[in-house]
Amino acid sequence: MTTTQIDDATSKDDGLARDARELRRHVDEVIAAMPVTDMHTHLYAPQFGELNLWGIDELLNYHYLIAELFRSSTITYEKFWGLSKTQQADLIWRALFVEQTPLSEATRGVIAVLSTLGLNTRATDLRETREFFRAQSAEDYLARVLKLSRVSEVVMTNDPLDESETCTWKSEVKVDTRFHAALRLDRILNSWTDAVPKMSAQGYQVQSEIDERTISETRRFLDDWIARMKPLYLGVSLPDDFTYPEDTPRGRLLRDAVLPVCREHDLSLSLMIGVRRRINPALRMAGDGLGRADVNVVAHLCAENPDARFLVTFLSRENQHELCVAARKFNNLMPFGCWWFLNNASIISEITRERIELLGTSFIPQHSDARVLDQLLYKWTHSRRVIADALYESYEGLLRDGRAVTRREIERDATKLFSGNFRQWVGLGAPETIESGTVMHTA
Ligand code: FIX
Ligand code: ZN
Repeated sequence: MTTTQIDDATSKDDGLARDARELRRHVDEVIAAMPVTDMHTHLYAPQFGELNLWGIDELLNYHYLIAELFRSSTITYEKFWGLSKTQQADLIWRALFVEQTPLSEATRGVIAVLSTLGLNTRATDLRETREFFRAQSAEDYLARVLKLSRVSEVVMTNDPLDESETCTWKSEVKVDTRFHAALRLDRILNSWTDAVPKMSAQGYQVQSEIDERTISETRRFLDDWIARMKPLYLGVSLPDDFTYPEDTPRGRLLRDAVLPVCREHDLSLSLMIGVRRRINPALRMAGDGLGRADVNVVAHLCAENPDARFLVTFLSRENQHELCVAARKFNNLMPFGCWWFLNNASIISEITRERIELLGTSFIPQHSDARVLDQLLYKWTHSRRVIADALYESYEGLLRDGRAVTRREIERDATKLFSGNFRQWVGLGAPETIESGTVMHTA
């Protein structure tokens, strides 16, 4: 059926987007206004004090930009790490924004933030930009960024073995309700020998060799931290050679402590797979790389644990298609995000189209992974654009196949993608209705 035939077959006031132009307008308007639940970030609520990062010096010291600096500057690693944060930011601004055109995703991001805030994107130094940020109050600036980025809820990454945040959790302070916790298991699952003394210091009877008491104490540790943080899920990043089952501390702890705890508390486990940590240690946090992983491992976990739920993302582009196929087989698997090195327009576009073709709307297209509050301003703007293009093309294909969609249907689909699928998966309740671009959440 052609577009003209659909025109003839439907009345004018049925709310259908009958032609490509009308469809494009509806998709763009709906996606631009859609509130987001950002299901994986490294942001912190204001109650976490200095962990709550914002402003130009933090933005420029993002590890993505530090890696790019060393492609353009001759400064040595030692000298760079010896500079103050302000000096590092000055150097990055000069090398990546003044002496060259900021074309990479991470540099364009800083430009988009400055532009959104009405600041000079061609400044030759940071004096005025710093003055602007100095004049902001943290509270008002947070409200402004959340409003401008249309992010209504943020999920943090919370390490129960990191003293810089455990003191806040142990205090009676009320954490801003726009921020949710996610309990991170990296130390426990990936560096057990580091975790042991830290857990012992918190009063748990664990030891390097995994015995029954260590398992039951790890479960007690997780139970206590779940009670304290009330996380939406438990999460871990894993290397590309991750396998399961395996006779290692990670394999044993995963099988005998983490998965039973997830079941008992009805919590999902988030697996972020494919990172090769510190392939260039001199770059510190900017020195991580990636490798192709084995998606069959996840399929196996899903098959063996039908009563557990997994949120899964892979870092390698080569794993994306296999992840979609695994998700078609296991409805306890929810693919999410275009993680880190995949968070670029060309790759988000490819992955999102592939996911729509194989999974319809039953996936979570993106998370920001923001580390600095202001990054919400560009990461979501960039992602919204690409996701809108992918959705528009799908609806346009559907129109050519003979079915027009209504604006309500576009809103229903976008709500699932930007918040609903995640909220439902973690038991936050489905977004209820959309009234003039506002999604009302049930408690
Ligand atoms: O493990 C993670 O959660 C990663 O996202 C980070 O470790 C990484 O440094 C990052 O910021 C990626 O965007
Ligand atoms: Zn992350």
